[in-house]
Amino acid sequence: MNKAALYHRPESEFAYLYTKELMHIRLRADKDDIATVELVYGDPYMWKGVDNPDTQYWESRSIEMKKMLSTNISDFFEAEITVPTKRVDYLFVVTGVDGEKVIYTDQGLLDYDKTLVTKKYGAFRLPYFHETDRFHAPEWVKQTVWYQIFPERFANGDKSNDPEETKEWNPTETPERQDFYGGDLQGVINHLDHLTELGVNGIYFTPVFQAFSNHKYDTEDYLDIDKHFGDKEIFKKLVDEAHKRGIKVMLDAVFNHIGDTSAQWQDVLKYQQDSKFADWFHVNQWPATYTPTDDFENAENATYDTFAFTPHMPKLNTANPEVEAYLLKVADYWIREFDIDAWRLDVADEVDHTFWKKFRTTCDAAKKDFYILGEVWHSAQPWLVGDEFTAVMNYAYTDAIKDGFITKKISLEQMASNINTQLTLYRKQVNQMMFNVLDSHDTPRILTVAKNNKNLMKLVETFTYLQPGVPCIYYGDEYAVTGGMDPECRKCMPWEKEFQDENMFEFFKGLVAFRHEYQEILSDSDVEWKIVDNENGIVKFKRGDLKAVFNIGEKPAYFSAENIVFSNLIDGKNVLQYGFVIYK
Ligand code: ARE
Ligand code: CA
Repeated sequence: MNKAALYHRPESEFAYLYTKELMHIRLRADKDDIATVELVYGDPYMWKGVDNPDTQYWESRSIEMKKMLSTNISDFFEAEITVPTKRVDYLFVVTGVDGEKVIYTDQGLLDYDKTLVTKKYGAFRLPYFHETDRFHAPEWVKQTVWYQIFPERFANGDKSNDPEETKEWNPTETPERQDFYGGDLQGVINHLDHLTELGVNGIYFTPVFQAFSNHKYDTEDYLDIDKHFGDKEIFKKLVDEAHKRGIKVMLDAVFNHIGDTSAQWQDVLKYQQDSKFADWFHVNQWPATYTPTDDFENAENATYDTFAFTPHMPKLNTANPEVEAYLLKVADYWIREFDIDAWRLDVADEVDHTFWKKFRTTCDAAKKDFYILGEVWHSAQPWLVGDEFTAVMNYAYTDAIKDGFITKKISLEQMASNINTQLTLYRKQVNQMMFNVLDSHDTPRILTVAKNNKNLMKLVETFTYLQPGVPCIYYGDEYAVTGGMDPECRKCMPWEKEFQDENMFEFFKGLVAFRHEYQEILSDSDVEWKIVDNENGIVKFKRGDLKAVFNIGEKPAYFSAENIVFSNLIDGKNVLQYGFVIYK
């Protein structure tokens, strides 16, 4: 047995409260190395035969742990337990496929000896099941299919607020970086029925506050709606209309940096270190300045910290109590005054944890079951302990699917391993909250990544809707809009029939309905995989009593014996589409 590979960590994603009473425990081991893991657990104070120290023993129970997920190097065993007295000691009795038997404890690993168990030698511990410490996952998020709107390009509902040189609305045109097409909030209100028809019940808006650019990530005023998008009255109407349709609203909080047209930064440029906002930023050398390069977006020589090398996005000093108070007031304001349901946090991984902990407290005080979604493109355990974010934009997951099914940079086995690795990083209730995107305003559109292969796009979309975590449709994907890296992925939404792919719309409508119908299973059931044929890309998948066979071979053998065998019926109909079979 590879004893060094055994790993467990108390009070982490390896041992946590899943519900008020239920505790999940995980153990990591070397792949295919372990025959059984017996979890021995019980109340730490439950001793029997206490009158005789020699014969007294710990009253415990034991359960065999189930091998839940495997990566290419590890197996993860899991068990769900409860203890009526809400406190537990536990240890692992591990038997290798080679027959070797050991005890794995908080004090390390020992050769098996029965008395070590009855004496509870060095047990791991969860001292008390505190509900307030448990990771809280708002139930409504699990039932949500999101829709991402880039307001400048979704719909122009009011030409009177169009900026200078607004271009003709043209869904076939590839936008330039500085273009304006006049999209606004009235345009969103005018098309809420489109979202209702699609079946989505959450909108993620990229920034809507006053800012200079067409993307609004260079905030000028956090407390006002951008004048080209409308005003607070229209935004209030939009939220009310969305809520009437059962659609939640998530805004984009850009707190890592502000725009250089903001009053705060303008004051620094004017008064430099005498400005009352001097300490709102990270100025490394006065005067705060930069030398423009040919690409105004980037200048490596700014004397102050910025987002990336973007001088018109000076980084905020969120450790400054004044900045903290100002941003927390902003966060609170849009929740209390406009009843939004969630914040998406821009460049979340570059803002300090201290600030985010206070941000979480502020949001929770303002609205129950509030959803906080961090933009973190890599593993995000530090932010997902329960006192900061609820989830992150699951790009790590997206890359695995794109690289396994589409670009084929990695084998299907590696894809399965990468997806399972992600699932083992977080508590189960966090996995259910993850925001599963296949594309966004920051990436090429998935149809373009799939080289316009609509079947392949449908297949990876379907695969995504079978996963734990909540899916998000990037505006226009439902009409098979294409587009490369930003700004090409931000074309105008096609509202004329001639530019809309009705078949793709019907596909998404069916997929969203499928997700809503089977949401319980797709959120809560365990993930089970089988790569049946790596060559032809046949993947078998099981979620609860839902099974699917994905077949992405170049010459898709949709009707292979395998599929026919699996193509049982769902409510009497054989759901066989786009190279995969979903059946009960
Ligand atoms: C401009 C250029 C881009 C260039 C970028 C950075 O258009 O081609 O990559 O500058 O130099 C907003 C606008 C962008 C604009 C940017 C700067 O929407 O069009 O981009 O401002 O003016 C990383 C960050 C992630 C960030 C992306 C852009 O980790 O937080 O870069 N995403 C957020 C928003 C953006 C927004 C900003 C930040 C700024 O969602 O829309 O950009 O507020 C890898 C890395 C990631 C990297 C990702 C994308 O996967 O792992 O860390 O994300 O690529 O580049
Ligand atoms: Ca407009």
